[in-house]
Amino acid sequence: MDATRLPGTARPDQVVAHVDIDCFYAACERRRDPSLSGEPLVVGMGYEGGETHGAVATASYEAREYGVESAMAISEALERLPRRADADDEVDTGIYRPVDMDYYESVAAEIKEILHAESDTVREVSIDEAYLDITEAVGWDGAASWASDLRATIESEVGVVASVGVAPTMSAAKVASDREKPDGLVVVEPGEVRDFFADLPVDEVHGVGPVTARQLGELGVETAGDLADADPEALEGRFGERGREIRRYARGEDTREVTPRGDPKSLSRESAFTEAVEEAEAKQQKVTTLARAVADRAGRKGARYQTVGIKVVEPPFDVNTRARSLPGPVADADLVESIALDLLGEFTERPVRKLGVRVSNLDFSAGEQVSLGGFESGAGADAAAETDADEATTDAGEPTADGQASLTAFDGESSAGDTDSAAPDDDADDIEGQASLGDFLG
Ligand code: DCP
Ligand code: MG
Repeated sequence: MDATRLPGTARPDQVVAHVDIDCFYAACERRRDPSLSGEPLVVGMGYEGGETHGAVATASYEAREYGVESAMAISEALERLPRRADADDEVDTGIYRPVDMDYYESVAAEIKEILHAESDTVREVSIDEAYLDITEAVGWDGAASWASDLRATIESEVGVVASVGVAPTMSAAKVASDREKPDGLVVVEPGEVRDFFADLPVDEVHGVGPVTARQLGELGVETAGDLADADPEALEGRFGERGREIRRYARGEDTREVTPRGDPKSLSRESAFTEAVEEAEAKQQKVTTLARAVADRAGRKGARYQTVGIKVVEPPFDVNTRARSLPGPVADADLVESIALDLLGEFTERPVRKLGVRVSNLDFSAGEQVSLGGFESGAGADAAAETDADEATTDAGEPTADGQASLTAFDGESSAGDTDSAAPDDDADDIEGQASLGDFLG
């Protein structure tokens, strides 16, 4: 018998990872102000320094110890955890900060960039959360060490901590990532799903809210295991068709597949050095490899691209992006490589810890018939090298699906001298929205 063949999975052998950042907004605040690490920290929506209005967006785990939680009024949070007035007043006090969405979106974009490099099938569901189908890219044998490496990569390259769950279904992966938060990694192998769910409180089952949980409690159903074993007809009698549905979830049955939302707006590959590198040749080699990989990926997805960009991260998290647009869409690996190397020229002498290559302004219209077409002959490397980044060619103003605003943003963070890049946040994908770009292009 094939042990991995579960009745309730979308397809046999499916491996799903769910990634969710720990206390995300607070983690972002800590990244730019490391003195906040280890402190009770509350991030307030509609909160201003010194005031009492607004609601808690998130709280660090230290602040959660005091009973502060998401969606609580700031006034109530302040009763549980008074605001720290000065450095001497440390005991049982917390630090309060207002939300800064632009910054959090930029950090999220860096994380999503890493996730998209791990699998072609990524479904982003919120600013700090995504599902990855890693069936092909990793498989069950490598899943645990892959997840552990991914967590290490996110921590070292982005400076925030992710909890990860790996399981044969989306719902089990989601519960798994939550299970050992913060700093958690839980792998639920095929065949273990029922046992994994068995002891969970019933309100952790997908679709069971507090009211249903109370009603189930009255029937003696306390855990997901109880629900899994309950008589389906009795459940249906009490809750209608939904009764059967929550029973299926409690049994770990979930036939959903991870489906990416829409066509990506860009494709990229990134890679970090183990430590910052100054040597030009090593940087060029990496960019060449990444350029080839990105062009290959675009080819497999049937995408042509009109813009080629690079990302260069200088220590510690100083992200620079540069891009150049072509007169029309192409599919040409040599061109990606030559433009990327040219853009890298500016960084030849500088220490670099991470490099990325991205193609954007994608065109999927050619379908299977991706060909180099007319542009290639007219816009070979030389012609392209003369083409300035053209802000009019970016996809500014294109609607982005909910929760996807950060999907493909490459320019996670504006670095010194690049201050314009973070401004048009409604177009997080606009890697060329940088006044400084034109200064060195062409
Ligand atoms: N958020 C919010 N209001 C809520 C819940 C969340 O503004 N009611 C924001 C702040 C969170 C972010 O969304 O940082 C991500 O939500 P999560 O539910 O993943 O919560 P956290 O990442 O903060 O904490 P956890 O460690 O539980 O994932
Ligand atoms: Mg989170």
